Amino acid sequence: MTFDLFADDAPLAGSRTPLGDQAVVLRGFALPRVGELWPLLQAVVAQAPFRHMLTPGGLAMSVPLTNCGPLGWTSSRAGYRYRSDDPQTGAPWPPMPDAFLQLARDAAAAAGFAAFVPDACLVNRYTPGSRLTLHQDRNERDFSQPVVSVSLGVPAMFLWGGLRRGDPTQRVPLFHGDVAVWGGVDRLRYHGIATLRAASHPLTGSERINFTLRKAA
Ligand code: MD3
Ligand code: FE
Repeated sequence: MTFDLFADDAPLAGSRTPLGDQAVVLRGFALPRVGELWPLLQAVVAQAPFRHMLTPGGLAMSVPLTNCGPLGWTSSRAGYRYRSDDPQTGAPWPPMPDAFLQLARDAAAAAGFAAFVPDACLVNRYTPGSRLTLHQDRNERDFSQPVVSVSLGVPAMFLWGGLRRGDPTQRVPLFHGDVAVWGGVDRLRYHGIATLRAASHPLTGSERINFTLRKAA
């Protein structure tokens, strides 16, 4: 299966997929901005390359990640935490591009969260076979702040659970250009990404890139 940059993979563009009272997927919301976002993302990755961090249990995470912005999410044997420096180099994370801030603010507003100003951007890279097991995002200080997630490249199946790990999960496809926003009562939902299937996208090849904008501090 192949995907066109702005057309074939965007049959839902402009629509909304509600997932909860305060969680929604804005279909194709980032599409008009991808031409601007992609080179900015490449510049971030050139400064702070993707790397497999260690879990607290000492295993390499299967999804390599990097960050930009004042704070970056990290994992190590010492646990999960946001830090202002790249542990690999000691240098600050690359600055958050203004276009990321603007996208986050606009998407949050479209989902009912006014005046969202993220201070952290976590970038995940998926290749065929990669998956992200069910988890909660709870390393941020203020759970009243939403998370804005941008999907690029090959589609993935998002797993959307409840407030307890054992709650049933819904499967929701995420496509190139989709932006998801979660906050309020849905902020601590368990979620994950099912094993990525092989596919090809003209922008990313076999990969899926997801970046999430958060207010960590
Ligand atoms: C629902 N990333 O980085 S983004 C993560 O596609 C993460 O890479 C996935 O889960 C990815 O932590 C899913 C969608 C997402 C992000 C944060 C959430 C969904 C969320 C926080 C609370 C509830
Ligand atoms: Fe998450």
